[in-house]
Amino acid sequence: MTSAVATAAAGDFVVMGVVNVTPDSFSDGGLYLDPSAAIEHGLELERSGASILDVGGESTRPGANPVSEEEELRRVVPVIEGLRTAGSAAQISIDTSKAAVAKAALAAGATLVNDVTALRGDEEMAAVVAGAGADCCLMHMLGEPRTMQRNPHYDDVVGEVKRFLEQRMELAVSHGVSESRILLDPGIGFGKTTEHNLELLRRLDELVALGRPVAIGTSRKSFLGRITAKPVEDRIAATIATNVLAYERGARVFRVHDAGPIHDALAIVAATVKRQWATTTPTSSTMSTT
Ligand code: HH2
Repeated sequence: MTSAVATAAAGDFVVMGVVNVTPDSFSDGGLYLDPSAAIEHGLELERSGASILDVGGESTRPGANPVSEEEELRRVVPVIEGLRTAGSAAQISIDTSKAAVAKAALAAGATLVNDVTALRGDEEMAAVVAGAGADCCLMHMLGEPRTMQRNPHYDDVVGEVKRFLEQRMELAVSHGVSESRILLDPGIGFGKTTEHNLELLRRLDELVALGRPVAIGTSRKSFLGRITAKPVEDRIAATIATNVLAYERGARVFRVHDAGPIHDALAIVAATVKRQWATTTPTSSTMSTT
């Protein structure tokens, strides 16, 4: 199976579809708690253009309550196994900050660990990722989910996020994670005001300059609602705008709930920017000149 991280490093865009197996996620909590519903949802995201499926069993929304390791394992492992059994060709990502959950998910067929704490949440995590030779997404967050949106402050949000990501990448590499397997993510909405999020989007090229593919997760987030006054179920256009802007600034991995519209928007932008296009099959985002 090809690594979507390698695809992104080569310059092609990659849609990462969100599979939340949670009762309390901010936009789709409770919809896919049943494993068969989550598996079907993942397959549908893949048919719509997602080449990574990001399976998560714990909400990180502001104020969310922590979930026990046992409960998180109970939620995510059957879904990962089910996606593999169903023949999904997508790269499966596990959205967790617990090393034991990452380990079980990797054994079940995941090959990417998406850790919103950037390996700070569990001291075993770096060793688990390195030991499995897995891909890894390192995300910036100020504080922790329960309290992160209480007056976040930065002197220079882009400079501070950049320094943090650089340091976490160094730490990951020092633990044996191959640099070629790392994705970097500014963590839109994680300890950030609307102005911080917009500044990070505007100056995303400064993070791209770190030399690894940048992932971005704006999908349906509250800052979009604050600007458009739209409820969470009506933020697709706003999500497309931010992802197109992020692509233009150099991001290559796009974590979204609505894979189809975002895939199509990015296919057009990529074709325009690269002066290359081909009709893509619904499950492929590969661009070619043939
Ligand atoms: N955002 C969320 C969760 N995980 N991971 C990365 N790398 N980047 C993100 O921006 C990101 C993430 C929040 O979105 P969602 O999973 O839909 O919500 P919840 O945490 O409530 O389940």
